[in-house]
Amino acid sequence: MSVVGIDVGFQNCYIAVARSGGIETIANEYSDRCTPACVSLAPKNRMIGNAAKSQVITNYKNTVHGFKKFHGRAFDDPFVQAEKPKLPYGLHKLANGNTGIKVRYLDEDTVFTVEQITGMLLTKLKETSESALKKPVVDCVISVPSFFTDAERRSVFDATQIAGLNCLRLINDTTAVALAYGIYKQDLPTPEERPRNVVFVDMGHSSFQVSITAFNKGKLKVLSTAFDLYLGGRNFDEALVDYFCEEFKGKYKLNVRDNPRALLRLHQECEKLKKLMSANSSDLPLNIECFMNDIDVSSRMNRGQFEDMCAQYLMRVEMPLKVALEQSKLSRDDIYAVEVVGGATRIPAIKERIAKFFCKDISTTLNADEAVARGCALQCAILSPAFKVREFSITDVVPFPITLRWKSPTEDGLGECEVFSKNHAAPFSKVITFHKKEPFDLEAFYSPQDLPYPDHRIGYFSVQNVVPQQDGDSSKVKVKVRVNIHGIFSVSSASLIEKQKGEGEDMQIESEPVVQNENRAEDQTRMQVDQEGHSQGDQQIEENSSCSKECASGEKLDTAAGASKPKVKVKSIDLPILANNIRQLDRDVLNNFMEYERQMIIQDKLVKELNDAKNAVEEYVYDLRDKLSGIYEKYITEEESNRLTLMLEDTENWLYEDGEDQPKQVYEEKLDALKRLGQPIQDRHREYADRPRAFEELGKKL
Ligand code: ATP
Ligand code: K
Ligand code: MG
Repeated sequence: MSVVGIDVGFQNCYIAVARSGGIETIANEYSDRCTPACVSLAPKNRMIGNAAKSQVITNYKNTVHGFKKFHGRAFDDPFVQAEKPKLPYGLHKLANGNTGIKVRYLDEDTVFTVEQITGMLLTKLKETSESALKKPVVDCVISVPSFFTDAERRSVFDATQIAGLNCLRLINDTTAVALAYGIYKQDLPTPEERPRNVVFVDMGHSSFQVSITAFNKGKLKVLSTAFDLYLGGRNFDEALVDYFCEEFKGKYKLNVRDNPRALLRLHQECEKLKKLMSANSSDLPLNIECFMNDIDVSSRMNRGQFEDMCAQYLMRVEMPLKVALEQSKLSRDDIYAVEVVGGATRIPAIKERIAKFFCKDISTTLNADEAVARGCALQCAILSPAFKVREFSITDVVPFPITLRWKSPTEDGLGECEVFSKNHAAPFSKVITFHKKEPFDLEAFYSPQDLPYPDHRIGYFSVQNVVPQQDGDSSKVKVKVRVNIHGIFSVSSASLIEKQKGEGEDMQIESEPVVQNENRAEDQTRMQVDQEGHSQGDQQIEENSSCSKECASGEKLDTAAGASKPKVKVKSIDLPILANNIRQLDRDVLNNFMEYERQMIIQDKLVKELNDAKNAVEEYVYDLRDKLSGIYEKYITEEESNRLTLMLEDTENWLYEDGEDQPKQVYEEKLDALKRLGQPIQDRHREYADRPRAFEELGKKL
């Protein structure tokens, strides 16, 4: 069983794993602990991560980055529409209205869903984990922004399945950070004492998240979360890009925006400059050689100018801090520390604003880049039965209020009720009791006034097979709704409570209590939540499951209070729930994508083996040539050397001409042929080299 945590960032991904010594972040094959969230499609294969990033400019139309926010978003979503003109690759409206990504792959125009693209990235991260752990990786915990909605979470979850991962939890970024902060702290207050309240701030490339979390020994409870969905490091890059585009228009008469390659280069250089300005307040140069139309460009910038230019973004730092504090119902004095992570918090002006708001020096005790991944790995270790780790309970929150609306086809009675308020504890289950004579529909959605997205849909859940009681009365139907461990909402089960013959004559259905234990038992088994069969493990729910909720509505709506034992014997019949319009891939589509991903993995492997075989020939040519004029020189005749050198030259030319594109076997044969010529010389060299030693050893014996 693997214990792996993955921070899938908008720009940067990190992996942490549990090994005997504890949690550690691991490096990829480039010895880089950061893997860029980048996928590049090519005529023969795909490149993912660092290899893809090096294609950003050369293969810009088919190199996909900055896609994380397309999860669960419709193509027509204003955010997607605003991004579209800024992207070097194409977007495409999918049949279901979602955002597709259009590229050329294997010499064909191909549209991938964002789940597939993230699936590719996860495949790479899975492989990196596997080579570090030297065993297959399946189980993992993956981070998502705390503001991700149901649709976004389901979409990321689908991506994990495409990559063949078993995601034990989608955990909120700031909650992962809180776990990484709290689990090793020896001095947390006992459960009876007042908790230690810590603010976590994460500004990455694309967004800004804040959480306030209360710690006691062995547990953390998120009190509030707040965010600016669209404030991140990239805004600061874009401000610089805008500025230099304008400047170069005047200074060099260049229309940078008309040239995608130049624009991408400018972006990269501006990001570098931005990072330099974090460490240096003096005037810094920006030089790009051969930038566009063979023109070298240069300019200068300093931190003061930069801050002025970014005033509109810096202004936005305060609001989420304020909202988080208000919603936590704490005052500044209750805050023990303000912990800051995420790359963009390295900008001094951002740090200053955070410190100023809380009237406190900010702490950077956590690794700003790796804390999220480490928290994910810790959560994975906690959830994994194979790993011993300190017990630590996590209570997260629902980011946006969720409302349920119901109606029956013929019965009148339309009602709605907010089932989860903002910052309601999660994961969490609730039982709602309806009195119905026929099947009915439940519609779940985010309360529009509170959602910073245009699309409020969560899904429709039809409670089926509802029939009246034998006496014609309404039946009591208990419906369980839940936000599970991933933060995904569902109507997870429903049952019809039937009066038993002979006993129920004077039974008051309304007063029949809900049995708590039944509720618990259900929680521990796999729910057949989604018709697609997505399984969602849920370990945390039991302790939260007995809750009550008052609903003001015309409909009779009881809730699970679950204290006393049932007094009347009743029979409970499970009712099927048909989920539809859930913002998640259909099972057969998902299966196809999983299969497609496996094929692409095989294809990449074949191409890699082919390239390795070809490179081996090239390397041998260079190596032997070096040695012929070096260490082998003494052991071959000039004539022999000339003949071999000529052969090597021929092979080299062949590699660039006829040998450019050959089957693997051809390269292997070529290498063998070269080795047959090179080996005797190598042997002769070794023999001579060994000879003095052989004499020495002989001398010792004598
Ligand atoms: P998100 O959290 O939005 O999904 P991410 O996790 O990929 O994105 P991070 O890796 O936390 O983002 O941060 C990347 C951002 O931080 C980039 O905009 C990068 O330019 C910026 N950044 C990194 N180092 C510095 C620095 N020294 N000064 C300023 N900005 C920096
Ligand atoms: K990251
Ligand atoms: Mg991040």
